Amino acid sequence: MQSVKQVLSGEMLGMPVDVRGWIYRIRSSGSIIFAIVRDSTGIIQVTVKKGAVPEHDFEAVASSGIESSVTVEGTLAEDKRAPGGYEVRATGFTVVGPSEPFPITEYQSTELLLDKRHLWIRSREQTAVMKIKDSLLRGARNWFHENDYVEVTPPIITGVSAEDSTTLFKLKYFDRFAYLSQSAQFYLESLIYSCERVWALTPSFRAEKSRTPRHLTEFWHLEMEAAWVDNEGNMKVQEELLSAMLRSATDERAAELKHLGRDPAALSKISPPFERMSYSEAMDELQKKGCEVSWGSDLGAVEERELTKDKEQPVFVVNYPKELKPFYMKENPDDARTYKNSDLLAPEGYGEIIGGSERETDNALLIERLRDVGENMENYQWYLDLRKYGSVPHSGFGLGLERTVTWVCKLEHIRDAIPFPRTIARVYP
Ligand code: NSS
Repeated sequence: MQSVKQVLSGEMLGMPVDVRGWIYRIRSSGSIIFAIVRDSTGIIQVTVKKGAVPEHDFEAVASSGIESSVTVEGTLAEDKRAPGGYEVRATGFTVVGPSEPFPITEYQSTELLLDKRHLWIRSREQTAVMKIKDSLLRGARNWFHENDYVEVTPPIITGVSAEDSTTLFKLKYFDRFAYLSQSAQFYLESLIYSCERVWALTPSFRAEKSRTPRHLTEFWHLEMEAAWVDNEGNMKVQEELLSAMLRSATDERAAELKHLGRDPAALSKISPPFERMSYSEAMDELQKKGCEVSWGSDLGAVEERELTKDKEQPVFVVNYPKELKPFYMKENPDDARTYKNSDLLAPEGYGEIIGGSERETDNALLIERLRDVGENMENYQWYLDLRKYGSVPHSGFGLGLERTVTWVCKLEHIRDAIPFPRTIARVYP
């Protein structure tokens, strides 16, 4: 048995080959049938001539529809008109699992494709996205391993709000309530006192009530936390990690990137250091571009798009006003109105993919800020303990995996960066 990719390498020209997969396209001209068969590695043309295969095989192919699973035996031949330049001339063709008429045809509404998501994920675009995501993740895992980070497993059920308490999913937990995690950050912070450098990949949940092309209610969160690292060091980790992830994707998935319209060569040029721009500079630039913003305005999708649409490399925006960010960030000693934090914005208008900061180590300040936002202090006692027993300067960040995939794969909507997107409107399939 060979994969389609192996067959398309041409090494077996003139020799017998065996492939198995699913019918991708099929057309018949009486005594000859052209079937395009796909497997996980690619597509190949198979010609089935009446008389060249047993009669019942020919009839089975002739009556089978797209998405039937099949096994093919035949000889490999060159054919310039076939995708990939080769075809298999069948000597045997078995339909293993016939397919009913496939409900997805060429032009379908977005809604139908989402209703039939369990079938639509077979498409070549979706397959390419999943493979690129796989390589990005491997790049990250290797980078963390090479740099002495420990992969840890934080909880998903939690009693605290790590980000915005208005987007918590509340769940009944026996005789009380708990939440689905928005971020593993506080647990990662607890783990640096022994492991020093930790990372985790977990699902994060946000009850985002708005429908936007960059919000999911469930996304995969790649987070890291490290002792003895300041905000500048934190940004260095981000730019190195992201560059390693991109290298992994361009090395392993150049064909898939091209299929999605992304030039792997351009992507592989992205390397540290990334540009750094203060929030104040970002505001000046936006005002010059005619945006109606003033110091203190949040950067939303529109503003981030303006800042990055003409850029080819990601850019850090640093030192946001405190009002725009959560309580746990470290005050900026050079401007107490702001935090020592950064958002990393992807180029070409894609915007924020990572949020990170140095963490506040002063418990008095943390308590004051928690009170200001009306949090129940009881839930945060354990978090405050971390500053009582051998506190250290430390920093960390969270990379939104689907935001990153949306950019890398040049997608229009984040739902295509995950096989089963969860949004306010959808938990099916
Ligand atoms: O809210 S973040 O900006 N920051 C945190 O959660 C920190 N506690 C992470 C940390 O320091 N350990 O979210 C981080 C990233 C953000 O930049 C996005 O890329 C992504 O998580 N993110 C999302 N992706 C998809 N959908 C939604 N709703 C979403 N929210 C954040």
